[in-house]
Amino acid sequence: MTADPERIAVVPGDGIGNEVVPAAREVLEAVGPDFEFVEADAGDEVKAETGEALPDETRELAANADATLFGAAGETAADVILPLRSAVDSFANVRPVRAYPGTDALHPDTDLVFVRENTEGVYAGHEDEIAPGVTTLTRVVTESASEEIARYGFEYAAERGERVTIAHKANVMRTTDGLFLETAESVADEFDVEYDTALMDALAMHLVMRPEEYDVVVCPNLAGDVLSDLAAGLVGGLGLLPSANVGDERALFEPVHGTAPDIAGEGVANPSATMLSAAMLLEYLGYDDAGERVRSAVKATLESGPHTPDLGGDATTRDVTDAVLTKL
Ligand code: GGG
Repeated sequence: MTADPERIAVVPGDGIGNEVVPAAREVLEAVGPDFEFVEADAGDEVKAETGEALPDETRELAANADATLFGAAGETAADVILPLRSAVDSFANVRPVRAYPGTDALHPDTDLVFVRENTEGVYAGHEDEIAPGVTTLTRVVTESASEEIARYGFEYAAERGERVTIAHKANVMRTTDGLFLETAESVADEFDVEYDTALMDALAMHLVMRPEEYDVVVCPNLAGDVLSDLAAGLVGGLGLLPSANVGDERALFEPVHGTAPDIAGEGVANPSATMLSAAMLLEYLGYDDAGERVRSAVKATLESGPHTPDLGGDATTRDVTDAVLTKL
């Protein structure tokens, strides 16, 4: 008796999500595991049609699939990405930043990963307008979530023989980032892993000047989002950054980039970040060889071209996808 194929939820979302997710799906189909792909809608367009940015079927699908491949959300990001990440109970947003040959990276030695807290902080905060012209935002930082993300980051570093940097702004946000920092440092004591702590503003500068000094950066939610975009600029842009939203039992994979409304519909979006996210998906499901084949084919294509306009070329998404498929 053969086992049922693993089910992959495919949620392209909006904008260039509709271009890069199908490209990554082609690559997944080409490398082999016998997946069952199930497509579902989310985002601005479905909200315009139905009034809901994240239909219940899409949420349910992600909550029950073996893994989800997501594209991007635009205006409805808060109604789509955050609930989708919580549908898979993800507590860690893992964002590797690697410089690939052929991409004119500002810092060719960059090879680091952001391990971003994925459940609380300002992105999960409560916003209010308490009087005309006066708004508030309340954020929650807990010891349990801080401990979980720090433990994930230190385990990740220990497996790879790498060091950890804990990002925070505890000198200003003494109570909330103070708790994050204190908790992460007590987790650090359990590991034989070298680590330091860094104020996130100073860290931004150091990342621009000397990214090669960093391995695993454990961050609160907002800091992880901002610092990873900054780091994308060091290696050739957001078209190259994949990510995994990891929970205890499920995970969702997505490019770090958003919908790119300036180029959406033109067929020139760089599919590399989504293909690299697909490689992470394969590895998460235990298909390490297939994941490595995808990563190697994307890397070889970045090295030789063709390149989409974000990398200075004039190739289309189709051209890059064909090149990657040929190299698999
Ligand atoms: N594929 C990720 C995406 O749609 N990014 C746009 C965005 O607003 N991201 C916020 C976040 O990653 O928390």
